[in-house]
Order: sequence, then structure tokens, then C-alpha cells
Amino acid sequence: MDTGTHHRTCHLCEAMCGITITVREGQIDSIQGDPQDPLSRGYICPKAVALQDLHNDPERLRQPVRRTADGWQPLAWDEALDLVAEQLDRVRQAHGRDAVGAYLGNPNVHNHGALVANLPFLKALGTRNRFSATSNDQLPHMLANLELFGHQLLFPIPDIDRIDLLICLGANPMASNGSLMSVPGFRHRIKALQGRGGELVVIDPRRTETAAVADRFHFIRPGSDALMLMAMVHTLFDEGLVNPGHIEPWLKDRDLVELAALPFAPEQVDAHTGIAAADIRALARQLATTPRAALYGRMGTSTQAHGGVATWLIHVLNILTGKLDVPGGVMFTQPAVDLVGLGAMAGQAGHLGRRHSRVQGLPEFGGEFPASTMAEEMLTPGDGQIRGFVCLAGNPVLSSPNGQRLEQALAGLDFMVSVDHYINETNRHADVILPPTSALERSHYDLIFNLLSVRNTSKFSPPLFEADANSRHDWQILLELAHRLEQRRHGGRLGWRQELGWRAFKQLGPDPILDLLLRSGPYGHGGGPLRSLGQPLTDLVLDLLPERHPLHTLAELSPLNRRWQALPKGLSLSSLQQAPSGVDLGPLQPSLPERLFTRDGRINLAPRRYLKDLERLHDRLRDHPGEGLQLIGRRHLRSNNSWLHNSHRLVKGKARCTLQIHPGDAADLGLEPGQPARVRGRAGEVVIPVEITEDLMPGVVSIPHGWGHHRPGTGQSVAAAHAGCSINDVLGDDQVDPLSGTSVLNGQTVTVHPCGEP
Ligand SMILES: Nc1nc2c(c(=O)[nH]1)N[C@H]1C(S)=C(S)[C@@H](COP(=O)(O)OP(=O)(O)OC[C@H]3O[C@@H](n4cnc5c(=O)[nH]c(N)nc54)[C@H](O)[C@@H]3O)O[C@H]1N2
Ligand SMILES: Nc1nc2c(c(=O)[nH]1)N[C@H]1C(S)=C(S)[C@@H](COP(=O)(O)OP(=O)(O)OC[C@H]3O[C@@H](n4cnc5c(=O)[nH]c(N)nc54)[C@H](O)[C@@H]3O)O[C@H]1N2
Ligand code: SF4
Ligand SMILES: [Mo]
Repeated sequence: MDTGTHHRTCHLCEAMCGITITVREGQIDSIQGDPQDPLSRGYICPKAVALQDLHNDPERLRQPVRRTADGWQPLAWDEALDLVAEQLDRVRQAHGRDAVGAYLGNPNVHNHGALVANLPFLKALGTRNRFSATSNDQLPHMLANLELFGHQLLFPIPDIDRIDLLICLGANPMASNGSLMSVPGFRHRIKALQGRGGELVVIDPRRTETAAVADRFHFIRPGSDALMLMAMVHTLFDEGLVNPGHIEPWLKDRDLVELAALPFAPEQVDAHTGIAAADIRALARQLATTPRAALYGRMGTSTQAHGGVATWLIHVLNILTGKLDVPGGVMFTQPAVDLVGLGAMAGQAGHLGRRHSRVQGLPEFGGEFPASTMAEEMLTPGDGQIRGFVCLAGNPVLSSPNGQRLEQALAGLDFMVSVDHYINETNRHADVILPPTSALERSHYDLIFNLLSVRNTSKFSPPLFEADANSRHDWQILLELAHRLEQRRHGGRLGWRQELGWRAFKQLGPDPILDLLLRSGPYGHGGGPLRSLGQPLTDLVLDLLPERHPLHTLAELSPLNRRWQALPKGLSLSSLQQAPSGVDLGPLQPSLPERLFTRDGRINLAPRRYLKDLERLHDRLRDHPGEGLQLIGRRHLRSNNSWLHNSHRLVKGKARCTLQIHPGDAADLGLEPGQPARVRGRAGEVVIPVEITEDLMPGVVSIPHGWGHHRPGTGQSVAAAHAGCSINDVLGDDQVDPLSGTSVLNGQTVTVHPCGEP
């Protein structure tokens, strides 16, 4: 676009805010909230305005580069793609397919082209050594969904616009704008809740920005959530408050939950959690007796030592108090692209522990091993050792525990390639970096976050700017590499049928597939979904996807949407193009028992793997706090993981990468505000300025993640000038929740000293 107004969805975080971008003579003039967007209703945060900084950043790579003794040298696209395919194939030929590891970072989930093209790419790569940000993030939620409801993507979402009580545990939506709860304008929505007489209760080791707008707040000792939640379950049974409501007939093993909670009376756990027994009982009562209420937990409850059990118990409490599947409680979404239904039809609801990692024997989840084991899989010799590596839109050196060990591992690889806009702390070790087009040069549709949204909406954004002829989208890069890898695997040549399939796929790109998904989804026309593509072409493309992929099923099925008969119909890519601010599909709606995907059609309240893990929780009751402080993370509204720090607009002002500590602890340790302190943990130590604040629970310290841009050789000078240090240089990668393999990012023990001391 040269001049005009463009409507779009901001792709930076999970909130999916609608934005309006005005362009004058090819330059962005303004970025504002779109009041017509049915989900965000005009809200945006400061990061949206920085989209222009990313787009215009002269340090963003525009051409492939190769690392040489004389620094990074530009490469032409074909040369770069050939080289990468050749080198990956060489590692594969010499050491087997599992010798190439692959890590998928968070931005993939915000990019429908990458999501679609990752499928044939990972199939062509053929490695079982796959990793992603999931195991540093929402894995315990996906596991609980799978265990209780039979599908990893069946997330119960708080119906925030109709709720009267939200208990927010280990989440900070005022900074994050919600996670596994896409909730743009959280503050407005909470004001509305409070306006109708409702309450927000926050429980967190830090008095967060969300706590600041809450009606009530409790400090909780990091890692003790499962104890508190068990005590709430105990209270429900103890005081006769269990009342699951209309879902009662589908509940299984309620008595096992009652039995499991017996040893965890509030009076047993209060000293360990830091919350008085009377307060725990009161919370359980309030949840039980408020008809429209929800308990919600996020990073603080999932990425910690008992994250698996804690996340299970959040589901259990919502279920036992009759909050599941009712308006004003927690409900499953009905997005326009129904990945839940599709996955289930294809037999891909999720799995845990089908294989175990080579070195530590940690379980896979959904075909991925825990990110915490990535470095040792590279460093430990033997069959299956990772010697080649693909990093797609990720920065695990800053985002995964023990970043320094990972760096050491990356430096020893035979070959590494990264697909990224920037030279970051991870891919500075790559041999080749392939930069995709800017996000404003591609189309956008949220395949994933519509599954997690507090309201059902649908919106497609076409590209704002035309991509340069000498550039490639993420999906193009992935398809080009996949095609080349397949050719090499077959001795350089593919059959005509496959060649045609690849050509067709590259020509079509992701949007016709999106169109197909929309048309065949719950709001689509129904009937002959795929025929719009032309059947022969479709078959060729589908052959390139992994076997049993849901899209195959879709091809064979006509109306997917029979059970959605009451919903409005007519969605397709072209109908969405007629509605640039998006289409409102209405509030969340009850959907049980139809939406259960367990084998027996019931909700498993007490899956065995959680019951087994309770012994470890019980041991915690006997634990006494040892030496040291507990380290937790934090997020800030003007940042997003590790990669928005090259925008001056977002990093200017007071340094944000500080060690927050309670005044009492600071005094005991002789720490002064603004002075550097040495923080030492299982992986190593960092030096960081001290920020003394009553907002931290005594015994707890906090460092935000995503900083540590002092490493030499990255291509982001603004970030380097605001380097900070990385919490993941302190956190040990030997600490995972054994139940699921999720990294323990919150609650590890550290020691803190003034900088002069050893
Ligand atoms: N200690 C601690 N560690 C954490 C967390 C924590 O709370 N505490 N949080 C964890 C969580 S929740 C997450 S999600 C992870 C994130 O961890 P990662 O996904 O590993 O890292 P990001 O910081 O998101 O880096 C994303 C990279 O992708 C690039 N990128 C951005 N957009 C695109 C794109 O469209 N295409 C391509 N190809 N590249 C792109 C960016 O330039 C950047 O280099 O961090 C985790 N790490
Ligand atoms: N501005 C901004 N927004 C973001 C991101 C970002 O980096 N910046 N990242 C995006 C991503 S990838 C994600 S996954 C989401 C995450 O979204 P949230 O989960 O809402 O974000 P966090 O700030 O990590 O919130 C975790 C909270 O848990 C608390 N906590 C730590 N340990 C414990 C514990 O043991 N128990 C309890 N109860 N609480 C604990 C922390 O103090 C913190 O307040 O945010 C997304 N949105
Ligand atoms: S909250 Fe901010 S970063 Fe997230 S989608 Fe909205 S505008 Fe973008
Ligand atoms: Mo995340």
C-alpha cells in the first residue's frame, strides 16, 4: 500500500488486538486501536505502535547471511537454500535423521503461514529430536486438557465478560494481556466486572500490576500452588460444597479426588504456602458459592516444580464448583477454524511419553522433547547425538534454562541454520540465517489464539506492504527447504507427482488452505470444502503433509459442521476480506458433552499420572525452607520475550532488568538500591542492579526473562545498549517437573550477595 488505511490484527502477543495503520507515501503514519474490532474494541498496548520499528529497523536482516571468518556475508536466496539443504542432508547422511535437532520458537504460533509450512518441513527433516517453547510454557495446560477432556487443545477459557469472580493465580494479564485467555483490554474488562459488583482476586509471590487493580491479593510461596489448590479441594469436600452442576453425569473418579485431597487440609499447608488456612477456606467457599466465577492460572502455576499437578487442580476446582461449561464460568471456544475437531478426527488429540529422551529419559509431549534437555542432547556423545540444528523463530539461549550451556553446545555443532529477522543470542552461532519478510508484508490469521479467546471472533488481515521481490515469507523458506530435503532424500530426484505437489504448494501458499479450513469449519458453508481448490491439486498438496494429518481427514469429509447447526454460516476467506475489522461470532457457549474427546465420553477427574505425582507433593509438606531465596520471573507491558528490545521506543526510560527484592531481605543481605548484586543459581551467576520493593514476598526475588543482550556478535545495537542480564543464565536446566518435563522457571533457589562479595 502506498497511501491509505489498513486494518490488521497485531501479532505480537496472544491478545489479537485490532489495529488501524495509516500509510502515507509508503511510510507508516500512525498505528491505533481499531474500535470496530469485535474482540479488542479499540484497545492496544504500546507494543503495537512499535510494529513500525520492527518493520523499519535497519538492523533487521533482509537477505540470507552466512557466517565466515570475516564476519557475516550476504548470500543469494537460491544459494543459501541449496547450502542449507545440502548441509542438513550431510549431517543426516553421516549420523542418521535424529542427528538434526529442531527448535520452534513462540512467534511460529502467531504466523499461520509458518504453522502450515512447518508440517511438510518437519516431515521432510524426519527428525525425532524436536523441541519448542511449549515445554517452557503451556505444556502442563495441554496435558491437563488431554487427560481430563481427551484433547490437548481443549482449553477452558474464563468467560470474563460475564464473570463475577476471577481468581487469578500466577498470571499477570495487566502486563501480558492474558495467556491461554486472549483478553485485549483486560483492565476495561475488569472494571466492567467490578462495576457489576464482581471481584478480582490475585494470588502471586509478587504484588503485580494485576494485583494493583484487584479487590484482594495474597502472597503465595513460589511452587506451593498445588498445596493451596489441594487444600481448596479438601475444603470443598470437607464443607459439603461440591456441586458440579449439569456436567455431573459425565464426571468420573470424583471419589478418588476426595481421597487424594484428604491429607492436604488448609491447616496442614498454610505455613508452606504463606496463606492462612482461614483464607484458603474462604477462597474455596467464595469460588463454590459465586455462580459466575472462574479460577485461572498461568505461567506461575505451570512452569514450576509442581506445575503439572497445579494445572490439573485448577481444572478440578472449576469442575467441582460447577464452573465448567456455564456462561460466566470457563468454557471451550468455538473458533471458525476448529483445530480441536480436526485433530480429534485425525486421531491427533495429543500424547505424552510415547518416547523418552536419549540422555535423561524425559517424556516427549506431542512429539517434542523438553527444551531443558536440548543442550545435553547436543553435548552427550553417542548414537542420536544432535550435531545439526534448525532454529525457527526462537531464541532459546535467552529463553531456555542454562543458556550458557546451550551456547556451548551450539558452538560445537557441525551445522546450524536459523530462520529469523535478527542475529540474536542463539543464531549468532548459526552458519546460515534465513530472514523472512516482515510481518506487515504477509497476511495474518490467528489459527491458535482464536482457540483461546474470551469471545469467538474471526479476522483475516491481508499484507499491508507488498513484499520485495528479493524476499521470502517464512512459509516459502520452509517449503523451499522441505522440497530440497525431500529431493536429496530421494537421490536428487522426485517423481513427477511429488514435484507437481511441491510446485502447487509453493504456488498456493497458506491462504487457500486457510480458506478451506474456514469453509469447512463450524461457520463455513459446509459441503465440498476442498473442491474450491480443485481436487487433483489438493490431493498432490496433501500428499506432502505428514500421514494422518487432520487436513487429510478434512479432504475426505464434507460438512464438518453438522453439529454446529445453530451457528451462523457463510465464513470464507473472501467473506472475511469483506469485513476488515473482523467478524463477531458471539460469546462463548456451553458445548458439553459433545465437545468431550475422551474414549468413554466422560471427564477424567483423577488421571493416574497426577495421583502418582502426589507423593512428591506430600514430601513437600515435610520440607523446610533451606538457605537462599526463591527466584521468579516477571513480564513488562513494553517487552515481549527476548525480541522487542531493539525498538528504542520500547526500551527507553528506567532500566527494567533489575533484581526485585523485599526491603527486609535487602537489609539482611546488605543490598543497596541501584547497586549491583551477584545472583547465583544452579546454572551460574549474573550481576544485576538491585530494586528494593515491598511488592515482593519476603524470601522471593524476581528477574524478568529475555534480557542478556551483552553477548558479542548479535546484530541488535539498541538491545545491546540496554543489555540487562539473562535469568536463564542462573536457572538450572536440571530442574524440570518430572510429570511432564516442563522447565522449572519459577521457584528455583538462588543466593544473592552485594557485588563486592564472592
Ligand atoms: N526464565 C524464563 N524463561 C522463559 C519464560 C519465563 O517466563 N521465564 N517464558 C517462556 C515463554 S512463555 C516463551 S513463549 C519463550 C519464548 O522463547 P523463544 O520462542 O525461544 O524466544 P523469543 O524470545 O520469543 O524469540 C523469538 C525469535 O523469533 C524471531 N521472530 C519474531 N517474529 C518472527 C517471524 O515472524 N518469523 C521468524 N522466522 N522469526 C521471528 C525474533 O527475532 C526472535 O529472535 O520464553 C520462555 N522462557
Ligand atoms: N508484555 C508482554 N506480554 C506478553 C509476553 C511478554 O513477554 N511481555 N509474553 C507472552 C507470552 S509468550 C506468554 S506465555 C504470556 C504469559 O502470561 P502470564 O502468565 O500472565 O505472564 P507472567 O508475567 O509470566 O505471569 C506469571 C506470574 O506468576 C507469578 N509467579 C511466579 N512464580 C509463581 C508461583 O510459584 N506461584 C504463583 N501463584 N505465581 C507465581 C509471577 O510473579 C507472575 O506475576 O504473556 C504473553 N504476553
Ligand atoms: S496487547 Fe499489545 S502486543 Fe498484544 S496484541 Fe494487543 S497491541 Fe499487540
Ligand atoms: Mo509463552
